[in-house]
Amino acid sequence: MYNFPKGFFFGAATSGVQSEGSKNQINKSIWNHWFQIEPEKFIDEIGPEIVCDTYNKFKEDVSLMKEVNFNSFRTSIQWARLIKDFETGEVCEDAVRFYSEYIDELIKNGIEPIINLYHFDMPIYLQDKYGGFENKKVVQLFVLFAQKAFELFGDRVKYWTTFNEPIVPVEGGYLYNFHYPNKKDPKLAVQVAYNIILAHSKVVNLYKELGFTKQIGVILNLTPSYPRSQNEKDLSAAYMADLFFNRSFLDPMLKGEFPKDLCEVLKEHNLSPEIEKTELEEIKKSKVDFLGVNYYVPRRVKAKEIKDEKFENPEYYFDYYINPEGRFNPYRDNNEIHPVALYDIAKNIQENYNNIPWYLAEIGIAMDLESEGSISEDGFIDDTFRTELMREHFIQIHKAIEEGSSCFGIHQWTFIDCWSWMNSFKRRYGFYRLDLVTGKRIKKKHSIWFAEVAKKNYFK
Ligand code: BGP
Repeated sequence: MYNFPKGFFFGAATSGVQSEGSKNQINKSIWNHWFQIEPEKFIDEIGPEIVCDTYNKFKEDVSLMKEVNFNSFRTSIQWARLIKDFETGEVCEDAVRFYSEYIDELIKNGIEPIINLYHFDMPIYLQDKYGGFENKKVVQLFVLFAQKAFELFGDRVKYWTTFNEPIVPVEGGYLYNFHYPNKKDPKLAVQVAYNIILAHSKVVNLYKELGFTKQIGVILNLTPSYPRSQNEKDLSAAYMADLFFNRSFLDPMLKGEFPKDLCEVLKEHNLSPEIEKTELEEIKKSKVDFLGVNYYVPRRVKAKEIKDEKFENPEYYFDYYINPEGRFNPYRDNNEIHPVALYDIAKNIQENYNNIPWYLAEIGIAMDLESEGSISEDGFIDDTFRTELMREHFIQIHKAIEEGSSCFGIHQWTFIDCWSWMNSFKRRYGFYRLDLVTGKRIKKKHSIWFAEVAKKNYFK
């Protein structure tokens, strides 16, 4: 029997852009803009205008959450929706009404909201005018946005997070070309990463300075790097991958300092960001109350075979390889399935990051419409494939908790199949299928298993 601690969070996560629909917004994000100029980059040319239409359907959706026995739920407040004038921080009244009613509806139904402030959604105005997080002016404007959110909803929201996967806009927008502004510029990437860390720290400090006493944290995608062998070169490849992709954000955000090795490597390649001493003090001072962790797939690395001429991205230091003994998800680009990674993540937090309270903020098993199939006779979509794998992941979390890890919850990605960046609706993750034609939500079988676990706080 796998028993979870009392009050353990069971729920799901989504984000503003991916669920709300942007038709009613005065301001738009980079996603609206990118879709407008290059719709062919998005699968089936589906953009973020309608998505789940949560803006109109949030009451109905909260009642669906109750059917799955959620006691908590994460979404984000869109900067481009809440703020009317980015320079002055003037808010949009309709957005205040919407978020306020949405948050109240969750609380009224016994669902604890976890509210995130940035989920890849730079307002296009700020990207165009200042270059988004390339510019420290935007750090300041993000703090202003956060302040408005705290003032408006801080009386009711007990869990805030500053960023979701802050490394992803850096990778996507400045290294690997999968987010707007689609640049490939390692120097700029480092500056953007640094500015985001600074923005995070300033917001955490502000929350406390304003006298709020609930919790504030950050959500990081921690992908353990496993070396091909114990050979020194493979080990060093894994060390570098971990340094760039995990510790780059973990260390400053949890320990208040940048890893020394990372600073040296960046200096060596002439990539160090512009830093002011007072900013480092701000980063040092900021203490998060909890951590959210997103996990999907492990990173398998080996020693670099052919040396790159110059540093273009972290793969300067390692190559990827496919685990010959791995299990793979045929419905998600053959991604490796490795539940033990969750145990390893938990151990890392426990041993190296002071066992800070953390929750699994995203775990998702992607399927597609074909593999989930159509509605079966009992009225459900049959996604038992998902349940079996999810169960294995839950067991690893349970094992870590038994060994003292302070994990306080599990959120599945996602609640209702949502729109996902360039993938649109190709990968389905939800407890409910979204019918793109009618907007109807159709229950999947996995939700029955999850509802039982959430209700009993254990599974067998
Ligand atoms: C995470 C993001 C989510 C979501 C999820 C699934 O990295 O935080 O926003 O997109 O991944 O991603 P995808 O649909 O691309 O498989």
